[in-house]
Amino acid sequence: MGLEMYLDLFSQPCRSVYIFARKNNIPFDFKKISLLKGEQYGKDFGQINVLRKVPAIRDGDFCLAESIAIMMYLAEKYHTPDHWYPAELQKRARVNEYLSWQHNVMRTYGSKVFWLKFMIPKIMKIEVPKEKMDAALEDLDGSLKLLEEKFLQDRPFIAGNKISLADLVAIVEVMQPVGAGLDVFEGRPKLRAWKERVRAAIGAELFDEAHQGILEIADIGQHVDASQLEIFKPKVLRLFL
Ligand SMILES: N[C@@H](CCC(=O)N[C@@H](CS)C(=O)NCC(=O)O)C(=O)O
Repeated sequence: MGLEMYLDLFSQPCRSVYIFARKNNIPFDFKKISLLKGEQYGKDFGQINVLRKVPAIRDGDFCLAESIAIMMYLAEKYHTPDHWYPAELQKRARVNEYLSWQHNVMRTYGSKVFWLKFMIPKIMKIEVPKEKMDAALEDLDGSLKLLEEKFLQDRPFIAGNKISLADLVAIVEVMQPVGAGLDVFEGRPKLRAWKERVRAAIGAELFDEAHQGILEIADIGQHVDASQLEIFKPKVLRLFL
C-alpha cells in the first residue's frame, strides 16, 4: 500500500501538506475527508486518526497526524531539498522558531477571523457581536505585524533566501482570512511581496490550485447544508464566541 493522505483543502494545514508533497513529487493517494460533511467523525477515519483532525497520513501500516510532523516525516523519508528544512543548525532553528510560534498566534487568529467573518454569520447564520469581530481583527493585525517585523524582517523568506516549511505553514494561514473576504495584504507591501515570492517558489499553478477552494468558499458556502455543521456548533461557539 502506498502513501495515503487524508485531506480537505479548505483546511490550512492540509494545504501545506498537499503543496509540500506535490511540489516535491512525492506520490500519494488523495483521500478526501470533507470537513463540511463531518467525515472526520466517521468510523473509518477514526482508525487513521483518533484526534479526528485532518491532515493525517497512512504510510503502509504507519499512521501519522499533525501537519508539521507529517511534513518533517516526508522531508526525511523523501530527502527533499535542504531548503525546506535546513540541516544547518541556526537555519533549522529559525524554521523551528516560526513553527513553534505560529500555533497559537498566526493560526489561531487567522482561523478566528475566518470563522467570525464567514462561517458563523454566513453559513451558520449566527450573528457575531461587533466587539468580538473587532477584537479578532486586532489580534490578526498584531500577528501579521509580528510575521513581518520579527520573522521576515528584511529577508526574502523566513529562514533566509529560500522557501522553507516556515513560509509554507505561514502562507496557508495568511490565506484563510482572505477566503473570508478580508484583504490582509492591503497596506502591507512587504507581506504582499513575500506572498508573491512564496507563490512563485511553490509555483503559481500549484499555489492557486491548492487555494482555489478556500478562495471560492463564499460561492460554495451558499450550497452547504448548515445542518451538517450542527456537529461543530458547540465547539465553534465555545472557541470563537
Ligand atoms: N495542529 C493540527 C491541526 C489540525 C486541525 O485543526 N485540523 C482541522 C482543520 S484545519 C480539523 O480537522 N478540524 C476538524 C474538527 O475539529 O472537527 C495540524 O497542524 O495538523
